[in-house]
Amino acid sequence: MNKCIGCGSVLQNQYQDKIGYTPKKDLNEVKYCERCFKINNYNDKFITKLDNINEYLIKEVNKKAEYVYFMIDFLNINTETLASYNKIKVPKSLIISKLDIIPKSINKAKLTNYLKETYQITDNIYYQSTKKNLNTKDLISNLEKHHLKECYILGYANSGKSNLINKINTMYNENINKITTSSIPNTTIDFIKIPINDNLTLIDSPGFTLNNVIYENNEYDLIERVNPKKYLKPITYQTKNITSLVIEDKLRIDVNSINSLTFYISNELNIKRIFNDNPELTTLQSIELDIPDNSDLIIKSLGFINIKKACHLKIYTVNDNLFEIRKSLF
Ligand SMILES: Nc1nc2c(ncn2[C@@H]2O[C@H](COP(=O)(O)OP(=O)(O)OP(=O)(O)O)[C@@H](O)[C@H]2O)c(=O)[nH]1
Ligand SMILES: [Mg+2]
Repeated sequence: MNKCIGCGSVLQNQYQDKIGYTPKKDLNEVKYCERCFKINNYNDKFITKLDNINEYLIKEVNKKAEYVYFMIDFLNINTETLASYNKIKVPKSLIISKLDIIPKSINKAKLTNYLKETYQITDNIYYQSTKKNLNTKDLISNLEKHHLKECYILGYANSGKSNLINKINTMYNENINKITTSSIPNTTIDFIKIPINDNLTLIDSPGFTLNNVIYENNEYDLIERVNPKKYLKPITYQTKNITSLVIEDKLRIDVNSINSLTFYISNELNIKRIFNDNPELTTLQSIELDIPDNSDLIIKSLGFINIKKACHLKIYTVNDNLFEIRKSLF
């Protein structure tokens, strides 16, 4: 069975619209499937839906893995992503990836304590950035110290698993075949074994998918902008009576009190302030939430909003399953 070295899919030349397709006749001569070739050479965008992927990953890894690094980026810390982490029953550590985007004001030691308490995590938590090459080598030293031969790199789609493995591979080896990476979720299709040296193999994996996201599958532009490319600048809005905050054309939050809301979402997203007599987005479904003092309103797939004072919110939204409230991270 020949596999694409870019995404792990089984190569085939029969069905153009199925994963692993290549137009080449001899599969033994093919390294990358057509989809990977197009992502790598033309920056084409593809949405690939992987059915029941979360269950598949948990089952396979609990059966086979010696050790797991599980990656979640700062903006996707919530009960759904951490519940997936907690379903992994083999020895593991949590990696908060994309350290380069985490606002400088956030104290990592405090964040670690918060995560351990709030989400019942007993394992080590590391902070890592491939982009800035921060703490990458430490991850390998940790595996070597414990004489581990194989480590699965798991985590949410787009958390940076494949970029991390490519980075480590280039640190140890010359002329490597790169795994395909992209800003669109679910680039990696199946497990990919990457030998790093004689003693250690890393295994890339498809990303876990969130049950609810704010974007539609084909909204490539929005999907790209949801991911911060650089250090996140929190933006604070002071509200007076009857103020609404609108994110893109997806979400409207009505705040009817004096308050302070700080947005921890990609700075490439458009947030605007309007007033309540403006009917914008009020045709969307709406939900009402009671927010306790100093809480974070999590918007899954986007990030979160820190809200200083207890208040009642009315939210107009494209999806009413995006929200979670937690005690503030700060
Ligand atoms: N800011 C920042 N972005 C990163 C970092 N690592 C990866 N990214 C970006 O995150 C996106 C996803 O990267 P991938 O490595 O393809 O992520 P993945 O976890 O393998 O994604 P799937 O295969 O879809 O599950 C790309 O746009 C990367 O440029 C990082 O350290 N910092
Ligand atoms: Mg990947």
